[in-house]
Amino acid sequence: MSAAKDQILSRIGDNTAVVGVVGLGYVGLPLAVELARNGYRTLGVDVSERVVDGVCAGHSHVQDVSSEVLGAFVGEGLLSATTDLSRLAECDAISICVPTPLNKTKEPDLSYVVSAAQAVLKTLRPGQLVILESTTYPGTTRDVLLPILEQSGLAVGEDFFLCFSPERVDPGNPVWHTRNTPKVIGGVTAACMEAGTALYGSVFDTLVKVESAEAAELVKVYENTFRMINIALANELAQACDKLGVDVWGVIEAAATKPFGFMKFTPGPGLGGHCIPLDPHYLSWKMRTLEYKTRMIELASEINAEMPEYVVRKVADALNGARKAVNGSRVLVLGVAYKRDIDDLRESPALDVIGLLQTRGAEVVYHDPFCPEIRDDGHTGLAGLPMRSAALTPELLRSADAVVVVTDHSSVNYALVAREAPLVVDTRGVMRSVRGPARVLGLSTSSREEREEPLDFAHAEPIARRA
Ligand code: SAJ
Repeated sequence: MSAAKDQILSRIGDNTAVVGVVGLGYVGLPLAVELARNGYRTLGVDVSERVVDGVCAGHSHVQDVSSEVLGAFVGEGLLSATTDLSRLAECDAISICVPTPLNKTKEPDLSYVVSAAQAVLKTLRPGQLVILESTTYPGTTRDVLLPILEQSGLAVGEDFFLCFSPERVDPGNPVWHTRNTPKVIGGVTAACMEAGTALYGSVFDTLVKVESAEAAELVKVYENTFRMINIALANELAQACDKLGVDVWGVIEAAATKPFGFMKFTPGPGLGGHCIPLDPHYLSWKMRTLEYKTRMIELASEINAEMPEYVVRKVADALNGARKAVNGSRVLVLGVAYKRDIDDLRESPALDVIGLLQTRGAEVVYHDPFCPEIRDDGHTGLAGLPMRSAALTPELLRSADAVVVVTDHSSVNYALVAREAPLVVDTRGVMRSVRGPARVLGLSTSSREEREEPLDFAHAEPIARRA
């Protein structure tokens, strides 16, 4: 065994290892806390002074990390933070948890990963373990990160150790947290894998070892591509149901009663967030370099990207039914975050819906209890920014020619909407559980007569067998 491997394994084994976490966002900060919880002296490194000062003061900026827990580890001296990248020299292991966005042409932007790797290179020494956590295309660890680190003249698997272990953080998930979510890991060499599993095996409840760093990279993009494609199928089903005059929600709820071989996804106004719309493009980009066209990904992305336009056509049809044009109408958008009960606007389809309505001459206002303001970040292309969330009052609802439910936050009073709004286009199926005078159109509209109560398949009672 190399002396370097001896050293890292022994320091992990007796908890004397110092572990660095580069990037203290929704992935890095929870990871740093779990490392500290396991007794490792943990050094968070971030480019943001505000983030670093906050962590050092024991103030958490991440919803899944309580300031009380963070403050305790900071107080014990187990967790600290710095903007000084040269302090990575103190670390025996370094986890890189930086963003991997797409650029304007939907190609991977590895600039944050490369910057982090160059910082690690400056202080790379024998015995260090480096683990990349950022979601990326298969081959990044070996073909991008490794060459940078090898500029040190050190040999991977001998002097230093390199793994990929994808983050699987689901912010706000009440059940699955950093520690108890099974953690996939793959090494560039067998010795790398040994070092990586020694560290992560002491922090995570379950390790999922795969054959290589590439396999680990692929697991993550596959997980989210699977999700994106199935959401697209649900969106295509909604459009098919609309043509057939069938309520898509009833179809999906009935299909979801199948106890095997089915996984429920729901249609919506489009695809938001910083994972699902992006991760599949990492895979399709990589496969294009290998002369392979990932047709499923391209087609599914197209279907999801069309949903905001489909929703705005639904609004136009609904207004038309009331002898109104979109142009000059006042439209209230309910919910602008990219998914329910969070405050994140990244890639939110609501921004596309608002932009399309404005382009057609509508006056758009919105209400979102989680997003008090839509600021002008130079990308949204919306008019009249900043827009501020309007209070959801009967007057506001009555003043709208149409209300569009884009994001179905749980705290919104949909009964009030059904009572006061003249017309609602519901892209989330949330109005199905309330009754009122409002005319409600869904993503697909059943041509059957209005039922008193919607059929509720989710609680279908077993048929009582005659004795
Ligand atoms: N969406 C639908 N229909 C669905 C599910 C989602 O239209 O059936 C939409 C959402 O409204 C949202 C977008 O897709 O706009 C993404 O939603 P998401 O539930 O996938 O949430 P994300 O983007 O926060 O995805 C994260 C991912 N976690 C990681 O990458 C570690 C994803 O793998 C998780 O499955 C997901 O959280 C989750 O389950 O919450």
